[in-house]
Amino acid sequence: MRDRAEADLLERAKAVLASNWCGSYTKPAPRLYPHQWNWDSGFVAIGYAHYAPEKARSELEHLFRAQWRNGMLPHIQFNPESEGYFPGPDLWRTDLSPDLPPGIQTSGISNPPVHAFAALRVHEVRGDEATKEWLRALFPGIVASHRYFYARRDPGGEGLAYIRHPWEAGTDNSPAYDGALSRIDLTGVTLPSYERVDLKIISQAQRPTQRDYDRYVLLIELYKRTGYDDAALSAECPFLVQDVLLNSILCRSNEALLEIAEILGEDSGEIREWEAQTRRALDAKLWDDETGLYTSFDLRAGRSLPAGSVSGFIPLFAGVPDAARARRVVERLDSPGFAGRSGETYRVPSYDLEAMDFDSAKYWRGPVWLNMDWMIYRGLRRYGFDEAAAKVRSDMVELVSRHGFHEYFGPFRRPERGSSGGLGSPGFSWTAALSIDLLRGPDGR
Ligand code: 9WN
Repeated sequence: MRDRAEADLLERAKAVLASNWCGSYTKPAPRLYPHQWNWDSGFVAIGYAHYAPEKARSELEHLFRAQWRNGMLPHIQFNPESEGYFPGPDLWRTDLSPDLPPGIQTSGISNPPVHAFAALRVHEVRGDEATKEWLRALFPGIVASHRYFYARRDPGGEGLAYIRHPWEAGTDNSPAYDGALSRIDLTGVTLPSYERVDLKIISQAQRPTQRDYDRYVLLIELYKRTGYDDAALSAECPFLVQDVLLNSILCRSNEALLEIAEILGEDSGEIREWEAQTRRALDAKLWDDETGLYTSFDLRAGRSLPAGSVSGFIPLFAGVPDAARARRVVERLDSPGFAGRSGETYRVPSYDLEAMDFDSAKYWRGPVWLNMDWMIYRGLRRYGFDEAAAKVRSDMVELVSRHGFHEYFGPFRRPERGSSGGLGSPGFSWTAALSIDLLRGPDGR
């Protein structure tokens, strides 16, 4: 902790988590997201590790109750007592799947598998017997969730899992997906009528468009028709993307699982194979040499998606690039597209500022998200880019000190250039939790 101001910030971050705590898990935001989200809970557990280990443990225990029989960890576990989110269980109808666990309502897609590195971080911070026993109990579920990606989402056996919905990567309306989504033809399609509850809470300027939502809903209709059958969806789903963010996180979590297996004295043969294969495939297939950034691959079109998303920096967090390639990635981070021409932006905008489809207010099309910053910070430290890491850290601290723990932030320091300040929901859990980790350290990889 550096000074008094940071100590105050820490207390304010804890207050955000306290008010979003739901008894066994933490909702991501007070009104906008009233259920439990998968990758949010991983990040949140990291924050609690520093001062409320029983909450850190409960967060992931509660999440894994919703794990499907095929190993998939759904992206939302619905709280039957909470209303006011679309799409809810009535649209998802995951009871049509034979894999849904009894008595639980969930969505029918997954999320980036952050849980192994999150659980390892909790163990690193605590280092006690209770945390080790908790790790032991979680281990089989986490392994099964990785196995699901390899068994059901990698039909070519490449070591790269595909997403079948933009919500699975969590970077929902990133311009990177526009081309792939535009192939979902809406003409003549009758969708169930629905109401965008999000727009009652947050301005349309900061949320995905109606057309985006129509496509999101159409994909769910397709899943229901197949009874959530992954083999059928591999053949039929118009949106199949080997996502660079999800696979980088899978890769970092494989690495963490190897460490966990070692701590627990568990067998790690299968994990070792996943780890090596995904690391190699990411570096070979998802590297874009022209732009010096990693990017996702559109399996339906058989080509790479445009490389301009913040997700392209996350391979650093997983230690994927060699030193020379890592230097190129950091050059890109310092380029006008991500750093601005005269330092007018906060690190790191979610999309290239100089791209036509950049939008400084609209969700994943430009604003800064702190979970991305946290992973990039740790990635830079891992490679010894300490100065670049320090810049990311000080921008994170400045953003939350000035504007509070928002869901995302306008990337500009001053409003003349575009959006500036806190955006989306205030009181956002992962922004608070990862700020706690950043402020409390100790820094690790
Ligand atoms: C859809 C909960 C989630 C995050 C995602 C973020 C947003 C949901 C939405 O909120 O997505 O899953 O309704 O917009 O994009 O990353 O996990 O915080």
